[in-house]
Amino acid sequence: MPETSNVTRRDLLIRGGSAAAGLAFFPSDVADRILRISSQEAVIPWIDGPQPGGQANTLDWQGLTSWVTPTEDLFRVSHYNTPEIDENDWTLEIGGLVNRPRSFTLEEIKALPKEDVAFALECGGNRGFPTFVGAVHNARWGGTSLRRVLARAGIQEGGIEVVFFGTDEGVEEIRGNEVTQSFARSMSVEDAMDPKLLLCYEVNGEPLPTDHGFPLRLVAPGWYGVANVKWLKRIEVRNTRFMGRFMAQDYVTLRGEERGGETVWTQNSVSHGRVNSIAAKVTSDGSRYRIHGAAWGADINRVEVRVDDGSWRPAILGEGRNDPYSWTFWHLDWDAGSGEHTITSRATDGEGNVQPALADPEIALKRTYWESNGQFTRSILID
Ligand SMILES: Nc1nc2c(c(=O)[nH]1)N[C@H]1C(S)=C(S)[C@@H](COP(=O)(O)O)O[C@H]1N2
Ligand SMILES: [Mo]
Repeated sequence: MPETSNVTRRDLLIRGGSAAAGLAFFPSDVADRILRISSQEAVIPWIDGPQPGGQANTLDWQGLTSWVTPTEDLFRVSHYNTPEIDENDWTLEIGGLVNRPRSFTLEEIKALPKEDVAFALECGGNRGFPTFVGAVHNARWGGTSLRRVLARAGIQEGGIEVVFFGTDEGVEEIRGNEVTQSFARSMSVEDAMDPKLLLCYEVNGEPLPTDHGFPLRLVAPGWYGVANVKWLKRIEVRNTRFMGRFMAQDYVTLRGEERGGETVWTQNSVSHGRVNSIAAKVTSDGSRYRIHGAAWGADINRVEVRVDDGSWRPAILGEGRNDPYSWTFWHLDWDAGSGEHTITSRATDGEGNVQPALADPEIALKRTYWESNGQFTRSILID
């Protein structure tokens, strides 16, 4: 779109509208850019649910404009203290059932081949409470392959789990014992050897901020936030299942599964992401309405939107649709009549998993607040 020097705001709005109407003719990358440039559009506030600024430090969906979450806007969840680490005093130890235990300085990690990944990291507790819906961010993480580091160390026969220990620690009472322990999470050797997992020292092209794990964190694309251990200090291969607080007490989902008239109760450690989406905002340029949203938690194949009790209509997928671990922006033009309306979205991933309705057993029989990926309905008033 040309630079506009001598056009009025009204002209711009009209041109913006007609440009949008003709977008079908552009490749969608170009369309995305035009939409952003021409989005001199007013946001119509939701009349229910969390309002901007409601929950400190989480995403304000109605203010969402940038596909990459700026580093200063990343939500943070830290269960213990926030360690201030001097990189000169820091090393990463690789130990346990490995043939060549060793430690790395930050220099040594940075000297390994660098990779990056765009990843929508969502806290496993996001959407678990009505006011907690913005614990997701989409950033570009830079670091080196965990698989390469583990392969060099050589995992011994009998090693079944890889445990990631952070530097942060807290006092826990465990069966009558008071112990000081580090934040820690584990995964199977097979999961840990997945080439997409990175040991990251950068976010959005800059060194990690203290809050997000300086100097090094695990980034596990496709996993819930809790797996992405910050302030790494030790990676250890073990021959038993690791049952620490964040594997086996917190971040445990209790769910009923119906099997032939019987309900089987299962408990699982929060791990891989689940397909999720939200309608972020509705905008208007004065004549037409557009519903904008995001979908994440899996490689997104389709997003559909339902207004009131109408039929599900396919949304247009935008930025991120070719990125397997990022969020995908989507939008749908809406011929809104005046009055109060509800808007619901549902995403489908590449394997055909559909984001469940709240009444589906997957959600209805879930008893803890983690992994809440049920469809989210918002209300709006159009005048
Ligand atoms: N060492 C350590 N790593 C951690 C945590 C923590 O408390 N300590 N919190 C986890 C949780 S529950 C989440 S949701 C993510 C949040 O990452 P962020 O704070 O960079 O957004 O970090 C994970 N990694
Ligand atoms: Mo979390």
